[in-house]
Amino acid sequence: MNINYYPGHMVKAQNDIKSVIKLIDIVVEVLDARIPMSSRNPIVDDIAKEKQRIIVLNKADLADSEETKKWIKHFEENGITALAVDSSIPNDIKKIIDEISKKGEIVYKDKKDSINLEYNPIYRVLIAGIPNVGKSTIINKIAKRNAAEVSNRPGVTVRKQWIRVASNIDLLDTPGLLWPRLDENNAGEKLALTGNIKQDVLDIEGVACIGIEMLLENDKYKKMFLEKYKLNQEDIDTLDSYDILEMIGRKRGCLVSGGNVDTMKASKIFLDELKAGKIGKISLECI
Ligand SMILES: Nc1nc2c(ncn2[C@@H]2O[C@H](COP(=O)(O)OP(=O)(O)O)[C@@H](O)[C@H]2O)c(=O)[nH]1
Ligand SMILES: [Mg+2]
Repeated sequence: MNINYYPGHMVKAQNDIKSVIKLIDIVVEVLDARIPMSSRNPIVDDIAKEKQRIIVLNKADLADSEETKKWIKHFEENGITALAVDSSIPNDIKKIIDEISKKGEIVYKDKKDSINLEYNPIYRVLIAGIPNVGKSTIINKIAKRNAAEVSNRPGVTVRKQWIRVASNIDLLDTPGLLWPRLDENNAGEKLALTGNIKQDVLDIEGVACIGIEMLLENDKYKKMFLEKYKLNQEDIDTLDSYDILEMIGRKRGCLVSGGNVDTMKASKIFLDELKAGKIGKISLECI
């Protein structure tokens, strides 16, 4: 798939993150809970390898909670703490802050052991991820929780701003922007189906057809899909995904002159509803 993510953007993002990562002790990597593989940056393991790390599976409200649990287990087995988060829930934001504090203690202990610190250092946190996973939302929510302590440090003007998250932990107020992986396993399509890539740069009908096929492959999601679009199993048995898209268009009144279906409009309806969780809580990557 040809997606307009310009190489220039990628190089800039890579340089930006490499210059900021030097300041950082703890990296909070935000993923989309519906696509924990495809929403990971291809080289984040390399970028963050010396750091304490937390994975936030954000938009967990839109994902299949059973699958999210399996992903959390998977990441924990690989030594990375992972949290399921709906960033609109204050308690989920608190879970992130608590986990950051725990990691801060580990960094503190490590540093103390190695250089015998006698003062209390500040540990610095970066929220990083590909576009649209919810980085800014999470930073804003954390900042609001800690509103009393969001500071404009006197004498510091053009430098990055830090938000005091705990007594000795500062969060960088601008997220680390990572670039998406578009290389394998329909990653581009999955990013489009979850709204992480703007749909106007894509073949919308093609993406909608792939989305329909993915839902039909999973019994649980197939049921949700049939219910949502008031389709019967027998209706679709012999149809391909494009025909099914036409049926959806017909049911939703997406018609053009001559009684033909406006499949573009039907695609947009389907994609918008899928992205917004209106078909159900659906994970597009199951482990
Ligand atoms: N359903 C849902 N939407 C979210 C969540 N977190 C963020 N969003 C939405 O995802 C979109 C992108 O969020 P934003 O913070 O701008 O992402 P960023 O590009 O990573 O900074 C916005 O429309 C948010 O409202 C969440 O936990 N659940
Ligand atoms: Mg943002």
